[in-house]
Amino acid sequence: MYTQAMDTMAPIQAQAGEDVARQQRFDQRIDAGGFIEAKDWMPEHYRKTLLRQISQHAHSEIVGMLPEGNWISRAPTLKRKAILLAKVQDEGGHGLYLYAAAETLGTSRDQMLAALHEGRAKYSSIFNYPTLTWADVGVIGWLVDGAAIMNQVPLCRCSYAPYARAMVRICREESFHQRQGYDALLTMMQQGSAAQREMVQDAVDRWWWPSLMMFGPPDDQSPNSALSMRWGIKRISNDELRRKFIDATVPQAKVLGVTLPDPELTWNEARQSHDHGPIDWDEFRRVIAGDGPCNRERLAARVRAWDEGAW
Ligand code: FAQ
Repeated sequence: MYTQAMDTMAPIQAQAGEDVARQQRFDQRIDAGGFIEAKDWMPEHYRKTLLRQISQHAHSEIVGMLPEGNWISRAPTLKRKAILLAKVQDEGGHGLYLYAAAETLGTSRDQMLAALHEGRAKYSSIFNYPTLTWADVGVIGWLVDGAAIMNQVPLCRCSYAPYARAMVRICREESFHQRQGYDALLTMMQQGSAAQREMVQDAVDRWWWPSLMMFGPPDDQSPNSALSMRWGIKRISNDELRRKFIDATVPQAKVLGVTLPDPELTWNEARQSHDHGPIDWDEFRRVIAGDGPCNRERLAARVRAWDEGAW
């Protein structure tokens, strides 16, 4: 029997059918290891997750300019100054590629920056620590860029193609940054004075644990990981990347002649990987909640740069 309600239900049912079909096409493409482009249909939660991660990543790059930018006027030689200028400029470029990738998801750069300036958006915990000496600049290149590359190379295969494409160029530049940091440290360790070698060791002691925190909380405490891995946004888990970073860094520390400040750091033959001591996750939570050594200073510097750069 015909009722008027049937007329109004039909478009809703058709829409629901179309939504299911689009979701299925999306899932099939993800399962096949394919890529999603900006104009393709995507679930709202996938869009939001990407926007959250890419905008945080972009904010990290531009806030990350501050700790090193602080040393441009005090670099020890003209060569080191030119390298540091280029590196800091690269980080600004990375921020711009990433904001552009995030904008394809429907949020404007102004909206993302407003969120950063109002303290509603996160950026990497690592940039809330101070750069006390020139050795810190080398250690940022070696450890912070080293951790960034380890985390970001798998993002070149992220299922969202505009982000993946941005990451290819970013990773090439980050590799150069890592090498220049290591080179600066090697120079200080091999040709420097005892005081300079102590400066390097002190910087390594201060940056080691915060560098390990860059990879995010342990897998069993990472609320976003399961879906991000399901969707091919993240390809390797937080703990696995942290482990790979430690394994890659230990031999580099030996060549450099520094010790890593973890008495429990030992080679585990069975796992073919290093065991490490406990990470202070309370400190991590405090820093991302806004209470790290430099959070207020960093945010104030970004807001000031925005206000003073306004046309
Ligand atoms: N800092 O569930 P998960 C660089 C947050 S760029 C602050 O595991 P997810 C270049 C996380 O957002 C460095 N917050 O989250 C450079 C989430 O909060 P939410 C930046 C963190 O997204 C070098 C909550 O904790 N790189 O260094 C951190 O699945 C030198 C729960 O965590 C990227 O952003 C942290 N360390 O995994 C520049 C790479 N860790 O959003 C200058 C892309 C976690 O729910 C000089 N991002 N949180 O409120 C990623 O790969 C991921 O977003 C992770 C976190 C792995 C960072």
